[in-house]
Amino acid sequence: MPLTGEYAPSTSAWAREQAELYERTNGAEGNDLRGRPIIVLTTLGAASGKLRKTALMRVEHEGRYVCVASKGGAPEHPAWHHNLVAHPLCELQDLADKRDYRARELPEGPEREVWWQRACEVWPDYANYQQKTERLIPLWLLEPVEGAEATAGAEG
Ligand code: F42
Repeated sequence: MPLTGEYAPSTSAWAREQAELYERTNGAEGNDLRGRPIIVLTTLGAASGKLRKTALMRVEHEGRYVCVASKGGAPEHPAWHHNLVAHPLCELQDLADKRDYRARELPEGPEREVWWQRACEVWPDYANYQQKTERLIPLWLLEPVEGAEATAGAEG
């Protein structure tokens, strides 16, 4: 069941513009960062209860995705991390395909290590971001919600 609610734009202009362009063009535009693919994650605000849309690097393997709460190596987690803690049901748009997912934070261990390698293959800077901060950068594994159909794109 797709998330419902009022959309509250990000206060980060570059990220807001990219997420909105991506969604408006069904992933045809704004779909990369320096040539690497991105996705748009929709979460439910932990405090506002509003819909938040966040452009993130696309880290995917066999229909599951990982969202890396790096925020460029900032000392604090991004707000969307707190949204997933409060509301693990989210939506992820990958080009024209938008689906419902349940997110779970990966604890330290072999599963997290595999996904961290996959993430760093997509975006090597993640390793630099982790060097920059004391916090362990959260990895959120998104697994498709059983029975949830993809929402057709704008033309669909
Ligand atoms: N950020 C990453 O962390 N990882 C990535 O892989 C990544 C890739 C990427 C690619 C393209 C691009 O354009 C941006 C990219 N970003 C990436 C940046 C990403 O889009 C976000 O801007 C960044 O992660 C920061 O996320 P944020 O959720 O902290 O957003 C800030 C800027 C923001 O919008 N803050 C709002 C505000 O008003 O200050 C609040 C947002 C929010 O969700 N608030 C919650 C609510 O209730 O509505 C409360 C949350 C809480 O703390 O309780």
